[in-house]
Amino acid sequence: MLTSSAEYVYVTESVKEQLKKLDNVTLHIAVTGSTGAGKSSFINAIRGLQPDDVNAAPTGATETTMTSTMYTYPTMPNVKLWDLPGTGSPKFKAKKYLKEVKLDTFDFFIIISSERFKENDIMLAKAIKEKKKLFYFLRSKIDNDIQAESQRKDFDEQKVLSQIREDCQRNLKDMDNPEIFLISSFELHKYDFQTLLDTLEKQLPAHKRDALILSLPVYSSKILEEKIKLFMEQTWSAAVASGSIAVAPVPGLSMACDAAILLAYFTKCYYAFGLDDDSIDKLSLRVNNPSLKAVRKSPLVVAIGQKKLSNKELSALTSKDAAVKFAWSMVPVVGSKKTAEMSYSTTLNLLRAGVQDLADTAKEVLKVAGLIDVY
Ligand SMILES: Nc1nc2c(ncn2[C@@H]2O[C@H](COP(=O)(O)OP(=O)(O)OP(=O)(O)O)[C@@H](O)[C@H]2O)c(=O)[nH]1
Ligand SMILES: [Mg+2]
Repeated sequence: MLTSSAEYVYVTESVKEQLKKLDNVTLHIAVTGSTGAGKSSFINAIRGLQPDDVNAAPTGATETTMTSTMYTYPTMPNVKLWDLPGTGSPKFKAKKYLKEVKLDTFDFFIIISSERFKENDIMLAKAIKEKKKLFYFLRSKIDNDIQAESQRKDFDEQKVLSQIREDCQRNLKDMDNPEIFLISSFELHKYDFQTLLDTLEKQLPAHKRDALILSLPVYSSKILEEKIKLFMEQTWSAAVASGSIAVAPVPGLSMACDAAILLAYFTKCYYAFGLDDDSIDKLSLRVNNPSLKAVRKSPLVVAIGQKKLSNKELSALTSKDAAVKFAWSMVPVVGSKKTAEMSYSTTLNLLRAGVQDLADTAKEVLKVAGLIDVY
């Protein structure tokens, strides 16, 4: 049986562990395909960047990626996207290419084509498969196809999408009917991008999947829901683990240190939910609504943005629930007897109240941005 202080220590230790795990996980994604297929644009899109943003991968009709270039996410620097050289050369040799780009470095490959997949794409996929690595075929620029077809009188979007999918499948029949994801880098929330994520979620190890979900921009309510679920599950796993593993209480545990851990956790959440100035500015531009920043009224959100939180402030901010507020007001002294009495469920409540507060604000932002109807 754990004493309440041991449980309390475990919860904050567990949160610290979760943060460490997230920061230490590495995920290397390789993006390849022929010249002009939309590789760099896809990389920009899933980093939430526009082509002319600082740090965006260069794109356009004349820019050609000749060497491998690595891009990271500002808030998840261990998730790396690799813009690989084009595969378009007539003398293309898949095995040599994979050796040159260092195949073993990558967790999975994205092979992009803006038309039917080429012989080189197929050779490459076969060589990746031989090495037992994951790969996914993306048919890009679907918005262009839809735009072109929409001029027709008998236009039916679903029919157009099925036709493109079937055409690609015929084209890839040598590959045992792989799944093909139809995407537009200009409209990630449409078409198959979410299906691609769902597939990745099933096929990647859990910690890599979590890192990917956290790193993606909040481009739809679905991705926001996934992020919220992930943070909520983490607070639960802290609860479950603490019931089964005994941890010796740390004498003189510093509450300031614990508040710092909680603040670090909430800050991770804040960025993952797209509540930082940079993400809000980008969303404002995208939906042409300059008033999104003002939606972030929650004192917790404001305080995280200003990065100045004392224990007391943190307690006042996160506790919608009076019991939580009371518990935090009891711990002004480092290592006091009362600190040791603070119950494990209280810490969890505090954690969950904070995540919930951030989640509610993020939902409100999406609502005002017109990206969701009801929440
Ligand atoms: N409409 C539309 N255009 C796209 C999309 N993705 C890329 N493009 C355009 O296609 C052109 C080539 O895109 P890039 O992302 O530079 O292609 P790339 O594969 O990186 O090209 P290289 O580096 O030269 O091999 C650019 O003009 C992009 O704006 C998309 O999803 N929709
Ligand atoms: Mg490029």
